[in-house]
Amino acid sequence: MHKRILVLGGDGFCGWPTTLHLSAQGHELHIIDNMVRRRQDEELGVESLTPIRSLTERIETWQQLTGQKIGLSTFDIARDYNELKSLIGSWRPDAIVHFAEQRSAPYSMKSAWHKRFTVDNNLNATHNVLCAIVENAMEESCHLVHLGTMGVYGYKTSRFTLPEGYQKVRLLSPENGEESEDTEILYPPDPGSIYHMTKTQDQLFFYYYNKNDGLRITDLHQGIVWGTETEETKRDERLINRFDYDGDFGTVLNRFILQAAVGHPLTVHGTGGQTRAFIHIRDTVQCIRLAIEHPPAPGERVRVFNQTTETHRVRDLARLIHELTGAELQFVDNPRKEQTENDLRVENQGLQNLGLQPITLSAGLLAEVAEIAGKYKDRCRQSKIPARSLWRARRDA
Ligand code: NAD
Ligand code: USQ
Repeated sequence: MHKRILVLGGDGFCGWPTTLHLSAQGHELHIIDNMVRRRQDEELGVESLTPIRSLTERIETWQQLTGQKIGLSTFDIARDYNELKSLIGSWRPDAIVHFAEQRSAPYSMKSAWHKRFTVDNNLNATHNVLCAIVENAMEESCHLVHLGTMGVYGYKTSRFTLPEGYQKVRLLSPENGEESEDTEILYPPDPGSIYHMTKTQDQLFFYYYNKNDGLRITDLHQGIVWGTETEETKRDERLINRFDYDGDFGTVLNRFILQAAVGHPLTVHGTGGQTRAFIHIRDTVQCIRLAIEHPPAPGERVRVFNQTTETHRVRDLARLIHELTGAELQFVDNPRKEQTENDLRVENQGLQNLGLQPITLSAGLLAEVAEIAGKYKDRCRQSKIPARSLWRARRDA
């Protein structure tokens, strides 16, 4: 069924390919983005490895190729509440996909300013969206799909499988040992950065607005996204997606692939014993489409899916890239405060039950990303590769 879909953060790494994918399915799309991510690149003195075009050129190109229009508004959803409220009220989307948050853990830890910016931006953005849906009396008609993170669960070594959002618990009376009925609570949050903390707080906003106002919400706890191109972004170079490789916004697997392409050693933090959840960008866009096609029923609690297809240990990924390319591993001091080794088991049946057929890591897919990294490697500024944001300031200087 044709839907009106508002994409918040539609110029970003996940938002742009998702917008194109949904438009290709025949839906009507409108983007809101304040371009803060492009300004962050300027602040950090870096650019996407791939030559991304301006958002207006991207949209015009898509229209030339497909005849499909994509609407655009450029304002800050964390600050310009009245604009957000009136756009939602007049355009009346069936679904809102919310990507518009500061998403880098290292960026969120760079300084007090960056911590405060991340909290102000992310919490106000999410709360403004929720509030605007209620003020427009669209609690039942509008489905909010939010991009959360696997990091809300934390990365403690555990023999147990992380559930999709909720944990069954029983309370125990200290007086007589009597046990309560089974009840389900949000899995205890355990954020590992200020950025991840904002996502754990988003969960409480969702819980509250769902309970109090009956909002229909899907929260997608996404793992680390890798890859860059999707079926739609590959159609024309002017549609190319961003590829971050710098020490703040680059994520581990894409960084390793780029590092191999430019002859930089693979920067493994600590022992590389951290195990993380991953998903390819082509699966990201499928998952969001599936979430939109299957909204929660009115009155249903917040629906949570773990949007991830596989888990890998960082040093195993580095070794894999080494085997494929010969790149050397460099074990560097870990700038983050995180466990040196952890295991990770994740329940991820929810999206597969809706029809996702996961793409998992393969030499062919890695080669495809490596080809893009190789094609644009002259745009890489190697001085921007090291991760310099420290989780705890070293005060002994
Ligand atoms: P991104 O930084 O590339 O895109 C975010 C977009 O939102 C940018 O275009 C930015 O300009 C915009 N934006 C931010 N704050 C805004 C505001 N206040 N008003 C208007 N626009 C604003 O990030 P991404 O990698 O596309 O991630 C999108 C979402 O997915 C984030 O919420 C992130 O937490 C989540 N996520 C990303 C990954 C990943 O590996 N990239 C993994 C898990 C979850
Ligand atoms: N790491 C290295 N070397 C590097 C870069 C990272 O060893 O050069 C390690 C980090 O120390 C960490 C792991 O790799 O243990 C993952 O780091 P990352 O930067 O790839 O990913 P992360 O900071 O967790 O954040 C990314 C996205 C974020 C999203 C999150 C999903 O930027 O938006 O929420 O992945 S998750 O990891 O599941 O929380």
